[in-house]
Amino acid sequence: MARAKRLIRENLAVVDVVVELLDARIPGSSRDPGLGRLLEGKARLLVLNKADLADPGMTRRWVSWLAARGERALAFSATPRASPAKLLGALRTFDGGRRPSASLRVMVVGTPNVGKSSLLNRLAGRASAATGDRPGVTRGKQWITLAPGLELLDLPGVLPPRALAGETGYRLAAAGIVPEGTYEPVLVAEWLLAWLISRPSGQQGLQAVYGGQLAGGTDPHDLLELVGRARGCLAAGGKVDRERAAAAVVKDFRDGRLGRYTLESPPKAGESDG
Ligand SMILES: Nc1nc2c(ncn2[C@@H]2O[C@H](COP(=O)(O)OP(=O)(O)OP(=O)(O)O)[C@@H](O)[C@H]2O)c(=O)[nH]1
Ligand SMILES: [Mg+2]
Repeated sequence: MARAKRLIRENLAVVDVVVELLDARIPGSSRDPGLGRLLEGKARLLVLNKADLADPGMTRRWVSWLAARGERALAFSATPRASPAKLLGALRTFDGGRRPSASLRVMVVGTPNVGKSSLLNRLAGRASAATGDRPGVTRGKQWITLAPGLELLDLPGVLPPRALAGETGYRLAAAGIVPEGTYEPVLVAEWLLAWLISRPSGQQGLQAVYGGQLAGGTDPHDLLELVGRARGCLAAGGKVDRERAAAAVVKDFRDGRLGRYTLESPPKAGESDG
């Protein structure tokens, strides 16, 4: 991770714009204030990626909240069907003031697994960079020429410090940003189930996928049992294998099967947004 920051520092001088990717499901928790300081003074575009998995109303709120703070932000989905036109247009607006013959050079930064390489491939219209559904896929730097006059630099992800602590830790684990083995899947699954069951849309999502009788106050421990039975995650003697059930919930959430959710709201006036 120190290496990823070093690569950013080393290449900052040769790029015109930095695209900072946030996970639209957790725009606050996926943003690294240390990275912000490193990028100070550089033209920057914030992209809330995986918008297809986030609550659309909440994404609009986050984009407005960022805009109100003077930041340029837009929502994006680096999925095969999404059009890159809006993002390309936004990047082209950074063209001003450079030599006409020079390419616009863009650096893509963000946490692991947020979709940096996927975004680059979407913009390029071809699979130029390796992607994968786990953090740590990109290991070195890679320049890709997108179109005449536009070059993008793909880099490894940077994990925010203290990524494992408290609510932020749960959010980052649920979104697949921290590597497996660094968190307890059962705790993350129960945290996620508690979050979902506490709101009507979440209850509906759980009910649609796992069935059973769900009520607002259902204990997350019991919910995980229900998921285990619904998903056939059983150990010897018909007991629920809670580890496998936990992995199933987390995967269903990440794949969007339970619905579109944003796990945190923009800070209200007066709240710390650190
Ligand atoms: N649903 C959805 N999935 C996405 C989106 N962008 C990326 N993904 C998926 O998220 C996973 C991670 O994507 P990558 O592009 O490899 O992420 P990265 O930021 O380059 O990750 P590292 O190289 O590990 O730092 C892959 O399984 C992608 O298919 C998106 O906008 N929506
Ligand atoms: Mg990558």
